[in-house]
Parts: sequence; C-alpha cells; structure tokens
Amino acid sequence: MSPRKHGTLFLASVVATLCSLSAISKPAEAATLHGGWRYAIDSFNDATARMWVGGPTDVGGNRFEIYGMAIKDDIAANKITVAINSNLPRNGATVPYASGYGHTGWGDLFFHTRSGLFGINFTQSNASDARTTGVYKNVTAKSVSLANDGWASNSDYTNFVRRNGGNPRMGDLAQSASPFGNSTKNVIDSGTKIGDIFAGDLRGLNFGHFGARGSQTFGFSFTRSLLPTGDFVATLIQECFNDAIAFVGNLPQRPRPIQVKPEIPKPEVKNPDNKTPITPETPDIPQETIPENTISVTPETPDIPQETIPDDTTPVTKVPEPTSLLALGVFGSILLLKSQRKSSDNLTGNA
Ligand SMILES: [Ca+2]
Ligand SMILES: [Ca+2]
Ligand SMILES: [Ca+2]
Repeated sequence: MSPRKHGTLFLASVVATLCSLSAISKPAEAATLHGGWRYAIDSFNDATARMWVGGPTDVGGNRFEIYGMAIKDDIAANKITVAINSNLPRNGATVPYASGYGHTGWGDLFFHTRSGLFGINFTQSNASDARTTGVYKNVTAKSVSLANDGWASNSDYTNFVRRNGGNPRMGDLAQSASPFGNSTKNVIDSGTKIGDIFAGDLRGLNFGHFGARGSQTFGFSFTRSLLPTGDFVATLIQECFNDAIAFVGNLPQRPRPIQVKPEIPKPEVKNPDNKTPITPETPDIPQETIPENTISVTPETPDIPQETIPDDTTPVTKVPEPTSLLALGVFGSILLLKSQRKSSDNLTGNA
C-alpha cells in the first residue's frame, strides 16, 4: 500500500476550537463521562518531534502532541464514534527527519479485546497494510516507527521524554503498561475487513472541558456490533511512536427489550413416537383472560353470610322444622279465636 493514500475520506475534520461552554476545567480524569462522551486524557507534554532536518528532538506541546481521545457509545443506534484531539491532523504531516523531510501519519486504532485484536484504519495517509479504511478483525500489528524517523522501543521513548522534563503517559495507562509492551507496534500488519467507517457526528464533544487544546479534532464512526462486548483497551500510536494514547473502556451488552407477559403454563405434549418431547406452541388465549400485568392476582373470596359458615366451637342454633312451625301456627290461631270470642262475650254482656 502506498504510504500516501490521500483519498476522499476526509471525514469530519474540525478544528479544535470547540466552544468551551464550561469556563472551569476539571482536572483530567481517565475515561470520564461528560455530555454523553467518555474521555481518556493524555499527558499534554509527552510528544517528541525533530525540530529541523537533522536537528535535535523536542519534547512536549509540539506538532505530535496528543491531548485526548473520546468515545461515544450509542447503543440504540448500534454505533461507536471515536474522536481524537491532537496537533497532528488526521492525514498526518510532512516533517523534518534525520535527513530530509518525510511524511509521518497516525498509526491505526487498535481495540484489544477478549476476542482478540481488532484494528481500524481511519486514514489512507499511513503505512498500514490495511488495503482500505475500515474495521478489521483477527489483526496482527507491526511497527513502522523506524521508517518514520521514530523510536526503536517504548522504553527508549519513555526515557528520553523523562530526561527532557516530559511526563510520558498513554492516556488511561502508564506508558509502561502498553498492551504492545516495549514494542512500538502501531499499524495493522494483517487482518480481515469486517466493516467500513463513516463520518462521525461530533456534537456534544468538548475536549476543552478537560483542558485538552490540540489544534486538530477529528472523528469517525463504525458499527458497534462489529466489536465484542465487554472490556477493551483502545490504543492509538503515531507512526513514529512520538506520542501514544490508550482508552480503557467497556462495551456493555445491548439490553434486551423488556417484555411484560403473563406466565402461561405450557402443557407438555408427549410425542406418540416416544422420541423427544415436543413443547407445543403457546395456545391462543382469549385476550380477556390475560391480565394486564405480570402480577398474578388471587381473586377475592366472595362475601359469604356469616351464619352459613358452621363453626365447630359455637353451638349450632336449632332452626324449628317446618312441621313444628305449622303446628305452632294452628295452635296460635285457635288461641286467638278463643280470646276474640271471649272478649266478644264480654262486650255483649256489658251492653
Ligand atoms: Ca500527549
Ligand atoms: Ca509515514
Ligand atoms: Ca502519550
């Protein structure tokens, strides 16, 4: 692949003069959530750069300085957006080398995951062996550092920065904790392309909130489900190993939609052939029998008149039998007739 692949993919490159709405910057925190983006903030003084052709190497705040990386995980849209804030443009720069000038660009963005190494080539202007920009799986990495007037090892870089007053750091990780160890691996060597990248929507991004003020901010998106869920470390290292950043993150599993359904017993139907039991499909149940919520409601016990409930502890009140009632009625009538006749007799007597 040509080291210069100036293509049409000049995506969403914006200058890092994003309005810093919050005037007060919090101290840099690793992978901090702010406005829907998570940020890994790098050391602001750990980039090395040759000052002129054949000249000495400068440390801190130069054209290679990386300030931060932000990732927005949009689960609903199945999209991940990555943004970088640095002084190095997306397509790199032509810079002084030990002899003459050369083009030094970004390495590829790697995702170190439990399912192996993934790589994202987001610029055609680098020496990646990725044929086109995009997302790659089953990736191996290699170093192109020495070909870019860069460092032979992580420790060479680290020691030089320290000796010159810089604070070497790899974003969320100590410089010595690089997933690539002491190597300067920084681009894809081999892999299988599984998806494309597309223009990133960088709304809400605010590196200035963390004091990151690189002159260049750019970003890109890709389909979230191309990566495995779970913990990851993303690393981005320049071709020369002049600065590097790591982002320690986690991609949570997409939550399943919550289904509110009543529990319906599934009768087990035996297979007449005595083979594996067949679970029948849930039978259609008339709508009115399905309660609205999952909480099963025990129907209230209907009101029962107290007197109809026999109670062993209390004596049962004897109810007169119908024949006795009839006898009482007849006897009463006779008494009434007798008394009426008696009083009638009295009245007659008095008259
Ligand atoms: Ca830096
Ligand atoms: Ca190069
Ligand atoms: Ca760094």
